[in-house]
Amino acid sequence: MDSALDIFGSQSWLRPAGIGAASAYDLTLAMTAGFGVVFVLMMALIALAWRARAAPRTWWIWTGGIIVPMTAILLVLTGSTLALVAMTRADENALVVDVTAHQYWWDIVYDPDGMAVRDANELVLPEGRPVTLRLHAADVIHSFWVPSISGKMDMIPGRVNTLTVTATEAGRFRGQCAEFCGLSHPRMAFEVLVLEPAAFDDWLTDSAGPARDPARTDLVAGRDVFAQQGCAACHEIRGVAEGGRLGPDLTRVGARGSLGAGMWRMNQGTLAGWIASVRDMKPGAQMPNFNHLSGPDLRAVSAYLASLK
Ligand code: HEC
Ligand SMILES: [Cu+2]
Repeated sequence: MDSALDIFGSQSWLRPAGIGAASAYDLTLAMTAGFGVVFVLMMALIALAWRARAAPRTWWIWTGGIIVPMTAILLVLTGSTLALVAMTRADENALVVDVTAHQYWWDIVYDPDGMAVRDANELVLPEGRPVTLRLHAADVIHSFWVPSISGKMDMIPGRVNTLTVTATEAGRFRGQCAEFCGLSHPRMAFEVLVLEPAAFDDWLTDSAGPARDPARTDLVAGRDVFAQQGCAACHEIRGVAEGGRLGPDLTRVGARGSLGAGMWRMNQGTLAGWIASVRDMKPGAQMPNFNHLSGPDLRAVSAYLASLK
């Protein structure tokens, strides 16, 4: 499951890898089994009534028609639904992560009230530890959904919705914007990387620092292209160009499993294609095509971005 394109299995509620997803899965199985039993029972009763041709008895109608279904629906279903909803409430010990949806990408800030580590388009979670996601939207309504890990939650401009998730299995999963938000809504996905707690802590500390320095002359040239072309107006690379917030943070862009919010594999080739013709790869994206770049400049800037890990 190391590929951005392997969506089968990594984005399925049939393969739960989080507490929320597991309980929704169990509830679905229980409901299917429960209503299966009710169905068989009903058919048996109908067959019985058909053969006996007996007149219906009032107490049968009361129990079978009102008391039993009401108890089942009101008590069992409402009770289990409320229990599931309660699980999505904030947990005081949870790590807080701010996720802001933009057309068509995700801005992510870990521990916003403390270390405030900014990243984008890939959500890293610690295995077995609750994480409270504070969900924001910058423009229109989006919806946050990682089927393998939890239920979905709307992201609404001017409002903060919280969703507490606990991933229970290390690995790579996939999330998808689940509310139509414009032309490239189906291309607004992201990868979720679940790390063991110690590995997560190391990752977070590493990620807090500035971008890696270019180790070769072509990478230095790439950094210059980034500065000359005005990429920094929209993109931040910590330690190199700060403050650009209209597009995803690129400090560790080369470390992401995917490019363009879960859409393509991250490598120098796809990066070059993206920079030259983002509007063709993602119609409606709020980034201009840089198709006037010379071949060497395009190679340099894409190699530089790929080296940012
Ligand atoms: C007007 C603002 C703007 C400018 C200028 C701009 N970008 Fe972007 N860029 C964006 C936006 C917005 C996105 C997110 C698009 C999406 O996925 O919908 C993006 C996405 C990207 C991504 C993908 C990031 C990821 O996580 O997959 C890369 C790489 C990138 N830009 C590189 C560049 C480079 C290099 C330049 C300069 C040559 C540049 N951008 C100039 C706005 C901009
Ligand atoms: Cu969306």
